[in-house]
Amino acid sequence: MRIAIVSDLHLGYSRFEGDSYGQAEKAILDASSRSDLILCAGDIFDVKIPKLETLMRAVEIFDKSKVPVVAIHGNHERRTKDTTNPVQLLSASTNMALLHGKDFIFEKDGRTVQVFGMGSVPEELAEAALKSLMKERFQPKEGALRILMIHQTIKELISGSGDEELSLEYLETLPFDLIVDGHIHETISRNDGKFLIPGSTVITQLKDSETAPKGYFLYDTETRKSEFIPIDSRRFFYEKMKFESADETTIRDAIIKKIKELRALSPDSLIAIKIEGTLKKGLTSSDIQLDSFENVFIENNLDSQSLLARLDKIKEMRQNALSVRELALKELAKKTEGSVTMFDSSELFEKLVLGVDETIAYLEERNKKET
Ligand SMILES: [Mn+2]
Repeated sequence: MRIAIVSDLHLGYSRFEGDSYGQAEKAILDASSRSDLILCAGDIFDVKIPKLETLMRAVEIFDKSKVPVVAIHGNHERRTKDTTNPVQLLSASTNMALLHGKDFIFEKDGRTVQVFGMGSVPEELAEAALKSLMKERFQPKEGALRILMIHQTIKELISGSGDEELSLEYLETLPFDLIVDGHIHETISRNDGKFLIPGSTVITQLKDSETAPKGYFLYDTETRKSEFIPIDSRRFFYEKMKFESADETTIRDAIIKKIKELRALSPDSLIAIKIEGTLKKGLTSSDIQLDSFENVFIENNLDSQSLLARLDKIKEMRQNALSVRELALKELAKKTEGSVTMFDSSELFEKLVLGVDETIAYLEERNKKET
């Protein structure tokens, strides 16, 4: 038996709405033609309350599947208790089983698969929720290939994760043959292929990690191996360009040249360009005005080094200025202590800082008091 694993379709994603429908449809159609069952690991929709056009497209796409679809909701679809989320609506209108704390048994050619699903829960509750749902509602089925489907962050996979997220280490202790996760938009296979994240079918973040091909996993229950099947999707380039003592024309020309090169490789590609480095003396990053190009996203980090260096210098000068002042005051107080009564050392210092006239006026005032 072959199982397709798809995730994070983000239907209706506003920046690349056409891609979200087109690429999801390709993934579902392709998966349906090659598999016996499709698993969909959450974030089918981009928002909790999609527009009717998006819901209609979703129904049309999933209606085309010739095989059953088993889904969970993702964090983008999660709503409060006693409300309806869009995946519930989709499952009520199509051949889709929606799991949250329950299982789905599927049999074909003498092979049985048991899928247990938990829709997205807040990260800090994930382990406790999974434990309690499994305790109350999961009965491992004898002889079945057991699959867990979730939509959570994984501690070991996302740098900067806290301590509360689910860990691969914990998931490995659970009685499943395969764990399928959504949420992370990158394609990942771990633990000898026993832990799979297909990644999103549409680009949602203009990051380096999104330049890899989009697609889905095809899992063979007999060999227990999976294969990543790329779908025909819009190409995404992420380029870094570094300049040195550059002016506006140099930068503009280099960017135009780069865009031409990339568009020659793929005419309708999305392009993100991060520009960094230094500018010609007297220019600052905000002096550089760049043209806008369709589907080109430019991140201007020019001169950020020298800006940071300047800020550091100012900070340092401030700190030093403060310590010189304190040092001088201390020194003056020390030298005059007990021997001079005509002025207060810190007061005199303040007057000296203000100017000669202020100092003389202060001393004259003190002199009057003394006599
Ligand atoms: Mn997502």
